[in-house]
Amino acid sequence: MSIAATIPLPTLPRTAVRTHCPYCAFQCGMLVTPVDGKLQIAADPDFPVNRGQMCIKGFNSGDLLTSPDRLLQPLKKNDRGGFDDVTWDAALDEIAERIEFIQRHNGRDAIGVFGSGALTNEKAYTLGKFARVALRTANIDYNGRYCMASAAAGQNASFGLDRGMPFPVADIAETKCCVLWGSNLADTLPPIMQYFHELKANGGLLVVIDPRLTETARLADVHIQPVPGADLLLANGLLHLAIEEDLIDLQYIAERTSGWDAVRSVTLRYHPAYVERATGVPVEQLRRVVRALASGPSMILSGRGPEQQSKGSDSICAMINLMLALGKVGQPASGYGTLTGQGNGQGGREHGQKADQLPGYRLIENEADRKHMAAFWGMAEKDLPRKGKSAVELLNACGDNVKAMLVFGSNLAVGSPNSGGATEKLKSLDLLVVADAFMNETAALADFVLPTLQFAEEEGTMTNLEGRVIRRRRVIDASAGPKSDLAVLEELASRLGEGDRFTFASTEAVFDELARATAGGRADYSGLTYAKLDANDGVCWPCPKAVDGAADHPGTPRLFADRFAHADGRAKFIPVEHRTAGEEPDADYPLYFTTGRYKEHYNSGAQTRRVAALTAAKPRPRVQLHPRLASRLGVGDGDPLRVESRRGEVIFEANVTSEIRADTLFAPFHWGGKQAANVLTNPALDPKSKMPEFKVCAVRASIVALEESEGT
Ligand SMILES: Nc1nc2c(c(=O)[nH]1)N[C@H]1C(S)=C(S)[C@@H](COP(=O)(O)OP(=O)(O)OC[C@H]3O[C@@H](n4cnc5c(=O)[nH]c(N)nc54)[C@H](O)[C@@H]3O)O[C@H]1N2
Ligand SMILES: Nc1nc2c(c(=O)[nH]1)N[C@H]1C(S)=C(S)[C@@H](COP(=O)(O)OP(=O)(O)OC[C@H]3O[C@@H](n4cnc5c(=O)[nH]c(N)nc54)[C@H](O)[C@@H]3O)O[C@H]1N2
Ligand code: SF4
Ligand SMILES: [Mo]
Repeated sequence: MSIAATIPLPTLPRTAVRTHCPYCAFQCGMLVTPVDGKLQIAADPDFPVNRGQMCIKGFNSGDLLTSPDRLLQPLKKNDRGGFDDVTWDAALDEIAERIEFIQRHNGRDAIGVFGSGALTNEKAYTLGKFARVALRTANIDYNGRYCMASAAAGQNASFGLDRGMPFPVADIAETKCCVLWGSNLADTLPPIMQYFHELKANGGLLVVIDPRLTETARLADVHIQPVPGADLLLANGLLHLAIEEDLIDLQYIAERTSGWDAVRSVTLRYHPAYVERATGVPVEQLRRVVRALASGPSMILSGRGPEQQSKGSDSICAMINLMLALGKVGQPASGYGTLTGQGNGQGGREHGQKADQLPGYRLIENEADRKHMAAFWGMAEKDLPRKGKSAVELLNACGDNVKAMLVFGSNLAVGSPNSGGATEKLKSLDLLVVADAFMNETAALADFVLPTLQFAEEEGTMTNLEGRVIRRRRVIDASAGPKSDLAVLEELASRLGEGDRFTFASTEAVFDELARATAGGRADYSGLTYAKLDANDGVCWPCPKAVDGAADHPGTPRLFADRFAHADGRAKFIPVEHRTAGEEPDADYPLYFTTGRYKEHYNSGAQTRRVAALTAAKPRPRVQLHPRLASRLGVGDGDPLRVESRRGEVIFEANVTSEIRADTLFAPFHWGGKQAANVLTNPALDPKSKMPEFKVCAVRASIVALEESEGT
């Protein structure tokens, strides 16, 4: 018996099932009841993270399951550029044959695999195993490279471990100063705002650093509004002020860290007058912030603003340097954390779908780690592929060394930087296979589209932004036609002659294998079982298996109280210097362009653009520009505005607002085609994390002649 043969079904409920939202990393607990073929959704008052709150996307997520746009049948591209229905057997047979043909002629690494932070832990683990064991390709990466890579690289360098938040979200309410650095949580994780309201009610100070006056910034006591790309400069400037004001915790530095002297001497060059001039942020504002950070329990939480830059990982190190120097990391309700984005953005980066990683956060270039996983999978260490290409590098290699790509859970034709170029690369492949529940912009380019099940139709686990592993539960019968990603991988593996290693009796059995694989790794899940997760509203990793009659491990909600994950137990100060973005405004392209999100849409919009309540609230993207800039350009609110970068142009509807700096434009990236913000963005990469620079590029803007705009 295997998953592919039958999906094992728990007894179907008559009452509400406790499960979690399919979208973001807050993974709100929700109560789902099937009523007359629809899902009734309510926020779970008892789940300790969202505590009875949810956002508009979660409340309407049931529409994804009943959407008329859902794919129910495998599709094959025909000669006319359209798709024909094919059977599962025909599709999988031909895909397997073509994979084997390509590998025979071009080598094993000619097959690329692209995964996702939307996948459950079980899927992420199986996809990584499929790439390394069945395909034996080095080239697997995932859309978390666009999301968590810089924060992960920064935390690994400084702490020796990367878990988004090293403490529960409830600690936010207990701190006395929180700097929310480049995150617009009021739109992106709305129910988390309850903790910031509590923080303020308890007399804490909220600081928001964002080039825009966002919903979140409105709530702040201090809003710092720098030019895009100034974050490293600001963090080093804050540390300089901390030294100047004698706020450094030398005892903590001596006991818990290494490398302070080098950071101190770099930082002394970040003189306040220079930082003020270069960032546009008044020194007195920075002084207030650093005093507040030093004076009690305090934390910095970063979002994609500072991270999605070609210096993102260094900016994270600069923030961590500051918090280490103030002696905060590992103290109660204090420290540094990053706000994980995708539903399983955390677990997705632990189980081996990242080019450089193996399950349990083992590293594919570490000899001991390689030996462990090769033995676990029953293969020779020399047959285990080495580190492959990161997401953008993988895209760039398409049509060149990489001839085929299998995509599970990403709409990379919309989500990638320079999306016009990315689309051309995808078109140049000999074989593109997309497994998805919807015909998104990437699937439209594919040779085969494989329809998949969705949340509420399948079991699994997700790991939320606190490192809490939780259960996604099945609520309704699986739709006829689609298969689970696990079944697709099992059936493909069996056609590639590796079926034995991919035959699982249930999703729980996949979890049990994954948990065993992680034993002794940095993200240790070996003490976790479905029963334990069910009994506890989730459990935070690391959670090693109890040995020799020891008590069951309760999990680890808080990290770093006693030691860091480097071998000497100390955190490392990493000296980092400011540098300009890959592309700065100049005479030809005089404006900054930055991107982000609307409350009502999710990422590439592949899912939320199918939900009527969401498209009614936000039918199209609008570009924000300041009234001074608008009057210089002669554009009014609601007029079309042409925005051009060196990569392409988009005509957006203008949203004239003083919420944004006069030198910067902002647009959301939730739409594809001619409305895709990513047509404009710069694929410059962070050299350490390989994160693309979604948050800074240079553009020019101009009005659109009436006859032109009618044609768009
Ligand atoms: N509604 C909604 N919620 C989501 C998502 C969604 O698509 N829609 N996606 C989920 C995912 S995958 C993620 S990763 C998270 C992202 O969550 P956030 O990090 O909150 O999201 P963004 O809107 O990308 O960026 C945050 C802010 O960065 C600011 N910013 C731009 N440039 C800079 C800069 O140079 N420096 C600084 N300091 N700030 C800058 C932008 O103005 C923006 O307000 O949201 C998750 N939740
Ligand atoms: N300009 C700009 N670009 C950005 C960003 C930005 O801030 N600005 N943010 C970046 C970030 S943080 C992210 S996370 C990426 C996201 O970028 P994408 O990966 O392109 O975005 P999603 O819309 O989340 O795509 C997820 C797809 O997976 C499908 N899916 C969901 N669950 C499953 C599943 O279980 N199995 C399968 N097979 N499919 C599934 C959905 O239907 C959808 O089609 O975008 C990045 N791109
Ligand atoms: S999208 Fe995020 S914040 Fe909104 S309901 Fe879902 S998990 Fe909660
Ligand atoms: Mo993300």
